[in-house]
Amino acid sequence: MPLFHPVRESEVTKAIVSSFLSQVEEYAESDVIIVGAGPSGLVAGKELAKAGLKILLIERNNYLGGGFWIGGYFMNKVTLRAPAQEFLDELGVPYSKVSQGLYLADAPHACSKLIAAACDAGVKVFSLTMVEDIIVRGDKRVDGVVVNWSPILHLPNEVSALDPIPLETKVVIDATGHDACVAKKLLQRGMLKMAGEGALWIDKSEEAVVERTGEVYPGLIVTGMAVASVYGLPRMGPTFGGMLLSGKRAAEVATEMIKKR
Ligand code: 48F
Repeated sequence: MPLFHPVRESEVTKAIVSSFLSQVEEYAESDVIIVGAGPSGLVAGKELAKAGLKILLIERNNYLGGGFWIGGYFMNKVTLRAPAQEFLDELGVPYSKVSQGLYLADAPHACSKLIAAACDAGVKVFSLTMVEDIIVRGDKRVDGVVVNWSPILHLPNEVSALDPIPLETKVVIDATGHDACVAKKLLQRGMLKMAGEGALWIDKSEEAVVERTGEVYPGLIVTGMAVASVYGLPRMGPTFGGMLLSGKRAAEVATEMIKKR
């Protein structure tokens, strides 16, 4: 008697292909597309999916988590300033108090729990997928994104002229971190001004990033470090409370935008 149930190899292939393709078809239209699965994008996704919205998270890497796996200088401990430790309480991540208002957690534990919470809430993920452009029609609003497999960046020139596919949505959230890849598509066309990220200043930056998180162009919200890149705010380095609170704020703004449509 074998330990595992016997299956045909073709059954395995068909299961993967049909499930994946039907997901692509289902998510060709969604309520919110979040670009970038770092801490801000994951929190935004978790909150929005929990509220029952249809959320697609697009990540160019094979793994989710962005910069949240590492606290800084390849050291896998993350710091958060009060009140952001409340996210760790909610996720069930153990942490220690370093000093008044400063907390420390193991990055792998915090990051994996946040990813799991987003998936549990119902977020669907297109990984190894990069956003290479946006949809903007006559209404001068971001109505979706244009995606392709990110590995095509590594193909030789003669085979890389491969067309992407468009995905429609009600709201796009740029959570691509320092690069602010989605906002940059507007910048390149003279539709948005971007100041570029400022020098590091922890006290100032986290507050400012949360405060400025919001709609930067009709249909497009910026969250996380993308906010600093758009508005010229200081960076904060290896502390993550601002990213988590910014993701939550982005979810609130997206909910309001969807209600008004
Ligand atoms: O950089 P990232 O973690 O963004 P974040 O949520 O958090 C920033 C912090 O990690 C840290 C910091 C503050 O403490 O300074 O850096 O703002 O995650 C951004 C994610 O977006 C993906 C990228 O691979 C990463 O996982 N990404 C970037 N460009 C694209 C993209 C793109 N064009 N298409 C799809 N994913």
